Amino acid sequence: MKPTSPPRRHRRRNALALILAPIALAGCSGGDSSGDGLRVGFAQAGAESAWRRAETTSIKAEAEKRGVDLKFADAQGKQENQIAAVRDFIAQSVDAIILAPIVETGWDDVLTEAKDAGIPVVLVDRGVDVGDDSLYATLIASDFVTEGQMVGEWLAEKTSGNAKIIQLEGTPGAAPAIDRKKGFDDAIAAHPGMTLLASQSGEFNIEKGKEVMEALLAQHAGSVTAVYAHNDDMALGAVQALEAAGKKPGEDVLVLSIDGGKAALDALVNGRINCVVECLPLLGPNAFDAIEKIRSGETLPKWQKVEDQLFDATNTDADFVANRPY
Ligand code: GZL
Repeated sequence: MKPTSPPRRHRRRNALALILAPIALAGCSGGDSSGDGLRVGFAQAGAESAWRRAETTSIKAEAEKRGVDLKFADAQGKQENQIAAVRDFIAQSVDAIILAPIVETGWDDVLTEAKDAGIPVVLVDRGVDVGDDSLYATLIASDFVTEGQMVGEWLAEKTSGNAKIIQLEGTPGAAPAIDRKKGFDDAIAAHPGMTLLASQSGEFNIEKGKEVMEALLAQHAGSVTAVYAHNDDMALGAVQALEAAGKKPGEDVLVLSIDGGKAALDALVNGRINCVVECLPLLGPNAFDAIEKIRSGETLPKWQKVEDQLFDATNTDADFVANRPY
């Protein structure tokens, strides 16, 4: 079920949500090879997950394809590094900036500096909470509230509204962590028999996800019936923790995830994960299409929403996974 309203940060205005067909994000783009000397700065959040690395690959490959001179900065999970990278791009007078903001807040000053320098900013995959949304040209991202709701509704149906749940949250303060939690918690609130035993951050990575799941299993092994991870990497970490505790992931404890990478879908096919909501990382073509449109004077919708789909045993097999683009 899709929410009637976009995520919180867009509620201040009726942003036109442009539905992008997933296939369009997977590679068909209007770009050509003539980057006409375009210089673009890409301030990436880090390399914490397979999803993040797939996004980086998509943007770098699209820059190469279009002959764009891409300046890349990996913030290694630190907002201060990302802000410094944006300032460096401004100092280099790049033609545009692509930003995947680690967290929602703390961007007003540096985005004002970019605006004052006349450099458009395209947000990819995560939004920002700023006082003036003219500080960025557009956000190309999934609807994380919907993703969380899709997982919660799937679990409610699968369990007839009865589950004792461990939730592994993403990076504190990150838009996907905030909104995937909101969507899921809202969905299960409709079912008194669905209760959260614990909800803790695993930082979107496999090691931390396993570590947190091990600690929570020590407290809840006797009651937990499902684990909901905000991304595949933490879900795979939880699978390892469950197996180490002598439990069968996907059977003794249901495992649910978001992202849709090959490793998680392989685990789904072999029954160790039960439900994966896709969150497309292949945003390169649309990011550079957006930059081209901005440079031609077009005003873009504040949010270009990427449609997501849900995978489970009814619609996923080994052949399907083998042909996935990431
Ligand atoms: C979602 C993205 C999230 C992924 C994680 O757009 O920001 O960050 O779901 C990644 O895998 O670490």
